[in-house]
Amino acid sequence: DDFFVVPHTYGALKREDVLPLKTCEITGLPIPAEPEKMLAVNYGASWRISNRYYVFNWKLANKRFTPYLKALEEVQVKRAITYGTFDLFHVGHVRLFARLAKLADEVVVACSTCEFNEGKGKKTVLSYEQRVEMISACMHVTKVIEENDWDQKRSDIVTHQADVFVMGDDWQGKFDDLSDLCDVLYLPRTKNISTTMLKNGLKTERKLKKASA
Ligand code: C2G
Repeated sequence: DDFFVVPHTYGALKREDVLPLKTCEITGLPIPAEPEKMLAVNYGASWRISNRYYVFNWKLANKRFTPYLKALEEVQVKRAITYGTFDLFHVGHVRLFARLAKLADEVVVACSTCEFNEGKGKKTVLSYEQRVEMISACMHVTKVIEENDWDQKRSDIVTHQADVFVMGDDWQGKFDDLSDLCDVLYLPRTKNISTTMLKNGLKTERKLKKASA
C-alpha cells in the first residue's frame, strides 16, 4: 500500500501521509496531510537545508513512472475489430471503418487471405497484398492483421484486447458467441454498393466494349 504521486513522488509514502489533503496556511493551496514526509521523499532528508543549486531529478522520476503511464494509456485505449475480404475497396468498407473509428480509439481490421477466401467460395479481383495496402491507407484503420481461419476471432480479440467486435448486418447474429469476450455489434450495410456490383459493372463494361469493337 505504498502511495505514489505522479509525476514526482515515487512510493515510500503511506496513504495517510497524503490523504486527506489539507490547506496550506500560506498559499491556501491543497497540500498533503503530512507535507514534510513528501518533501523528504522528493528531496531527501536534508530538504530543510536551502540549496540554491538543487535540481529535481526529473530523468529518474520520468524513468520510474514510464511503465505506469504506459499501462494507463493501455487501459484508456478502446479497440474495435472487424473481419472481411475488402475486395475492390469501396465506400461501403470505408463507412464501416469510419463508424468503428467513432466507436473506438483504435480499429483493427482482419483481411481475408486469398486461400481463406477460396474457403468462402470467393475469388478476389485484387491480391491480398493490394487489399491490405488499401485498408492500411484508410485513415480510420490503426492496424491490419491476416484472416486465414474462421476460428481465429476469439484469440484475436484477446491478443488485440478488442472491446468491441463489429460486422455489417449481413452477418447479424452469426458471431454472438463472442459476446463473452467483448461487445458484439452488427451495423447496417451501406446501400447500393458492393464488391459484386463493381465486379458485374466491370464485366458489363467489358461486354459493351467488346460489342462496340
Ligand atoms: N460491408 C458494408 N457495406 C457494404 C459492403 C460491405 O458494411 N456495402 C461490410 C460487410 O457487412 C462486412 C465488411 O464490409 O462486415 C466486409 O465485407 P466483405 O469484404 O464482403 O467481407 P465478408 O466476405 O463478409 O467476410 O470472418 C468474417 C468474414 O471474413 C467476412
